[in-house]
Amino acid sequence: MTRVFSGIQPTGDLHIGNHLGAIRNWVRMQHETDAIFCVVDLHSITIPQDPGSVGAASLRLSQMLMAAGLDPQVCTLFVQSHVREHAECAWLMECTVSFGELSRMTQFKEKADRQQFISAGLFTYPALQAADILLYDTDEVPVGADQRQHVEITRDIAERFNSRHGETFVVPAAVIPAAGARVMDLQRPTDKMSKSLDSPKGTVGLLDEPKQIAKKIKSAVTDNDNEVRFDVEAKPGVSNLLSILGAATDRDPESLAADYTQYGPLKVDTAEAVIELLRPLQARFAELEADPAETMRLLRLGADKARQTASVTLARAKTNIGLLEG
Ligand code: ATP
Ligand code: LTN
Repeated sequence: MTRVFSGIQPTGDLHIGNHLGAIRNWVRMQHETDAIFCVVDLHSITIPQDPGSVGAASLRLSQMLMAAGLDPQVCTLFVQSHVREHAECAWLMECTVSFGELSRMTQFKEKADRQQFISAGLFTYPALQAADILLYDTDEVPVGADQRQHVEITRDIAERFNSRHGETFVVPAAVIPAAGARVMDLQRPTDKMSKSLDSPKGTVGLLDEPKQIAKKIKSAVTDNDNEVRFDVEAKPGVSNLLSILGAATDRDPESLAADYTQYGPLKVDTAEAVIELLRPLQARFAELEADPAETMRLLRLGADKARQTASVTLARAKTNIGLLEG
């Protein structure tokens, strides 16, 4: 069966972009593949985090993922720092990737520009990501387009390791959803909706209340020509609403446009569709939030399951490098 692995950082609450662009696909894939999903808390501390909230953020993100439909009985769901093999394997990856290769990573350049303190971990971030992926003999990595370069460098690391030390790692492929899976900010429809954009009015959180959702969508930026047409270049705001409505109702945004002549009804229907999409998810989250001990139990089981595979792969890598067995 195809092995799938993906990770997500506990750096803030999820929004409908994360859900429609990534997590919804993960929920589908868990039934069709052998799927492993990881809350990558060690990646999140490459940028300073508040010690009082970093653990809570991992718990909350895990509960949101479960509420969105990841079922720990069907897939493997765990927290990265609970499986120490990730940090140990990352060192082997750091010794397999070059300074030059890491220097070319666009995410590092972008994030470093925004930091006063640039940690060495921010620079070697892709080595840890390569460890995440390679420890599980992963075939496919479902991610957004922004992660393509990190999967490419993982492939290069795997191939180099295999040619230096003999067949050790499976070389994985990125799986990037169709172009439509890019939800834009409601207030700045030419920017991607993002946890870190700091645009609360433009971002619909998975846990936003129905009233808030309706208000945000009603005040979404459109344009003045009052024509409902799917044209991302010329009409980014209206096209974004059509994309969201289409994704939420499984319809094609271009054909949806024909159903509307005015922006008002399009907004009303989009808000209604998003509210209905999130309703069951919010109810499940409330139940999970009330019982953190049960979530912790499931995460520990997930980590135990993950460790079984990770420890075998790490041992193989150490043997193939030729380290003295302990
Ligand atoms: P940050 O702003 O902190 O980088 P983010 O909101 O962009 O966060 P990530 O945690 O980087 O989200 O991404 C989690 C997953 O959600 C990734 O696979 C990413 O491609 C996807 N994703 C994020 N934003 C969107 C969006 N606006 N539309 C579609 N998919 C998205
Ligand atoms: N860098 C990714 C998160 C991430 C990941 C992974 C994704 C860490 N490890 C392994 C896929 C596979 C991000 O910022 N979205």
